[in-house]
Amino acid sequence: MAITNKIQNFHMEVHEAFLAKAEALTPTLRETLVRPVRTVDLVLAGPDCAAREAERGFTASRPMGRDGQVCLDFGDHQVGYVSFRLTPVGSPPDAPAYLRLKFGEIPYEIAASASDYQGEVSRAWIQEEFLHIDVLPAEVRLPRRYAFRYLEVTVLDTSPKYQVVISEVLCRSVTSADRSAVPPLKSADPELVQLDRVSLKTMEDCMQSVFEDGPKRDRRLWIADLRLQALTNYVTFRNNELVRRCLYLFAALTQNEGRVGACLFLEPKPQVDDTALFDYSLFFVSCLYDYYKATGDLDTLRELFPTADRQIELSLRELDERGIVTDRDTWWCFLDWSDGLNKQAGAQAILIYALRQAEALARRLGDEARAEGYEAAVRRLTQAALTHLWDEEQGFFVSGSDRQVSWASQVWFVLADVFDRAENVRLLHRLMERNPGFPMVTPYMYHYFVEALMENGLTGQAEARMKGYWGEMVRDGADTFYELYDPEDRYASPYGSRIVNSFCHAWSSTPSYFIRKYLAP
Ligand code: RAM
Repeated sequence: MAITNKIQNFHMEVHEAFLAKAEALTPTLRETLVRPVRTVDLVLAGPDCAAREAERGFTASRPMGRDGQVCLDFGDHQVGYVSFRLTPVGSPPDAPAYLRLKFGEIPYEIAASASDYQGEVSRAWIQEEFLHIDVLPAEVRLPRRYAFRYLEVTVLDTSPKYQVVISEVLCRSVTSADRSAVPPLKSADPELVQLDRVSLKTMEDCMQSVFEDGPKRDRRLWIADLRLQALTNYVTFRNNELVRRCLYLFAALTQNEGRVGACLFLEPKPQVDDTALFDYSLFFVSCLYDYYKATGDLDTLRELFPTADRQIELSLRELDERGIVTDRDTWWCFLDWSDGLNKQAGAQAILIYALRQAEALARRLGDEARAEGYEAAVRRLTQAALTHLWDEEQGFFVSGSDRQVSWASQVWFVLADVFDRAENVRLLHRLMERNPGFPMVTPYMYHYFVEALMENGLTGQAEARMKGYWGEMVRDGADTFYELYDPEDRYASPYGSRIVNSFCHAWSSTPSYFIRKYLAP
């Protein structure tokens, strides 16, 4: 599956003053030079592939001719620009050197064959290059930025008369994150220490000129991803100016009628995509709410509040005569990547959730009339949900004409606080006991589940779930947390093949947020 829906007659609306503010907040990237630490052999480990040390350290390869190969391990996940030296050995080179380079965030990407890829998202995301080097010796500088830990170099050919040696392999790693800004962790629990470490690394590698979703794919600013990155950022890197830049970018570059788009591209210049998602537009409200809570920056709130208000207004247009968000085809609202998930109930809950935040912001700005309007909408939407979506017999919220019961719908209604805490707790227990189907498949949706547990006082359960899910990824060898993870199916991918999954995806870095906000504040 790929998100292919476009809004009709799309055009971009530009707010120049906001754009100028966002551009003025463009961060300077910090650079670190990183060299490979060892060479590895890829081996099958259970259903997957692992990298086993071949030789410690790496200075230069042995001379390699046709089919010669070396796999380098940089020791940890990198986001950056790679260069190396290629030196001929033997007779004067009588043909170009022809190389294949594969970059992998995890060993699986190196072992998998790109030519087998049949998925829907572009194969151009597969980090594989074929290079002809005509003049040797050569200093090769690759123009693209890669996200990787492993680099496999295969010599497809030289000639029978000469071979090549690869040396001086270097990655110029880049990030806008400042490690020294991260407060020390107030916990010595080894599992929490490990989860925090991997979360921070994930954040760091996604913090570039904006909060990218994933530095391998899609390398852009998605608003729901931003929301979780920003929450984690407030308790870790504390780069609030980067959040402010992203907020101004979304407010500066909107779709028709001032709708906040699902994502923005940054190059060659900032531009909103033509994808709209119901929940994603509403997360502008949540991002602004969280930002104000974290910073108390009233000027930004005042300036950006109309954009938040507009998202509520556009969403309220989607209600049917009962006061329920109209259900549509699959990609009108995201929620999660689980197959066949119906979005109606989740969308209704997220609208209530955002309305409550908008109400708090309006009150902060002294706009009582607007706040009361939001409050009335909360009452109406809650009543409608309890009448039409709550199934008393099952004890669950149902979604869509097939009355689907999913994890996502229950979790979002708990977060929307349509019940009191005691009832929320009962619903969460019922959900965990009965496991009704349509489970969560992304750390993104899993985040909201853990948040629902934390917010309703089920801290022990929340911690156990967090350690179970993210901890399992670490046990599977994750250096950074993945875009999606299903412990039952390690090959899961919504894109037709795991080779294009992103293995450093910022929406999965929230263990640091949970640990630092709830467990070891
Ligand atoms: C994928 C990416 C991105 C997410 C969207 C909805 O393309 O993982 O991070 O926000 O889906």
